Amino acid sequence: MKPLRILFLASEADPFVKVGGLGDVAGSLPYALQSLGQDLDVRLVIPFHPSIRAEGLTLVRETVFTIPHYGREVPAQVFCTDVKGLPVYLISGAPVTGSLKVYDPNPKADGEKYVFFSMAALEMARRLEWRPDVVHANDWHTAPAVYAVRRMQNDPFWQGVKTVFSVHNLGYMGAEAENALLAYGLPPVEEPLLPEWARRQPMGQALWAADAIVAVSPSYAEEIQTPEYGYGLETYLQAHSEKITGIVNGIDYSLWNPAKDSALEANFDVTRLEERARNKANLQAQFGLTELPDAPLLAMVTRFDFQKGVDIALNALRMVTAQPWQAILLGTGNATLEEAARLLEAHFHHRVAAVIRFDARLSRQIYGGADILLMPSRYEPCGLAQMIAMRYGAIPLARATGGLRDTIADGRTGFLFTEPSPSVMAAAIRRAIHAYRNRETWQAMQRAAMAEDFSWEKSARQYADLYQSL
Ligand code: NHF
Repeated sequence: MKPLRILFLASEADPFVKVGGLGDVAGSLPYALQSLGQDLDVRLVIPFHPSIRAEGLTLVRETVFTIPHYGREVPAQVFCTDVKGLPVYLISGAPVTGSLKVYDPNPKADGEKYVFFSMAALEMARRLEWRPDVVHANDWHTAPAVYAVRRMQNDPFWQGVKTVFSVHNLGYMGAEAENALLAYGLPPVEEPLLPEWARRQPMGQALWAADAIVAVSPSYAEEIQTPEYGYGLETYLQAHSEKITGIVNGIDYSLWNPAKDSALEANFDVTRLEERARNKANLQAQFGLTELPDAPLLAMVTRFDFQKGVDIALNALRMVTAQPWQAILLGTGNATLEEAARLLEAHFHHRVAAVIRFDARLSRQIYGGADILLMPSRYEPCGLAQMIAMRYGAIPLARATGGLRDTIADGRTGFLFTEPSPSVMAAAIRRAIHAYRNRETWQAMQRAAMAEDFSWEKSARQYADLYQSL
């Protein structure tokens, strides 16, 4: 039997370029699929973003062609490289090179870039005479490819090709891509169950066109079918729930390993938990926090965004100041939230450090040294930080939503709370601090958290089964 061919499209993929969780997923799932030992031929396609450094990559120029855009033709170039045996294609062209950021602050330019990229990725497959069995797209940026494949079912090359569309975040739909869609030949879908506006957007079109929709956790798969999380698309999604599944993401265990992580002051594993104390002391010294034996070190490593509930956490912390805790807040994003974090630091000097920057190394030190990771997300399709934290023996305290609910066992591997309000979160923090004071309880939780298996293999198998079923 010839291997099943999967064309995997994403806007970002580690180690080429990573902005958020999607970069982690696209940077590890294709490899995990490839290493399943099943007969899969996976090829990853991403835009050749200006931030991707060509030095150090062995690039082969594969093909050049043009993509029709209204009356004119937009040239596209395809380069190929190989990472750990996985072919990776990088697509270049004016809409990609024209914007310095992976996600352009101008949403119209972003629309042009990603519709172009999606169309070029498909045309590439044709030029290379590599007919995929499944096109797997991720989020709105590559959604146009799903819709285009559906529209080309009369074309002998695309006839019978199936599509999988993974939803990592339904909240971002590519609202400003409408003109680009029209320019590249993708008209609104005619689907009465979708709101009128969604018929003209990449997200709505791909949900309609996809043979299978994957939400990045089982809970999120249910949530997107409700008015609270469905953003107006829930009616359509409810009516087509048979094509929706939830598959939780994994993390790359070779990249996230506290026994080998060179960012850590002290490496450790589940049998040497006491080593974490040195990592904690290192963090306290770095940020001028007093060493207090009884105080758990709470941490946030996040985009400063309302989705992530940063405001909820900041307010909750103010409600529990009578308790002995310290906190490190790492991240950047919304200016109001950044300011609120700085203000908390100003009010609670020697207790709170607001570190307003992107710092991958420090994030590792936090996972390896903090006691509790706070994730009060208003919604969280999957969440990766809680899985990394658990692998590093930091106990997550999170809102019971999406993937957080699916990966954290309340009272055993972490703490969950339901209502997204500061007082409810404050109650959960009190509960966690109480547990922290009992050394045995705490170590039992750490061991249970570290024993969970969040490696990609299980999830990759679920994706492989889904491809096969299509
Ligand atoms: O983990 C990758 C990530 C998720 O919850 C995360 C999110 C965006 O919001 O699937 O995508």
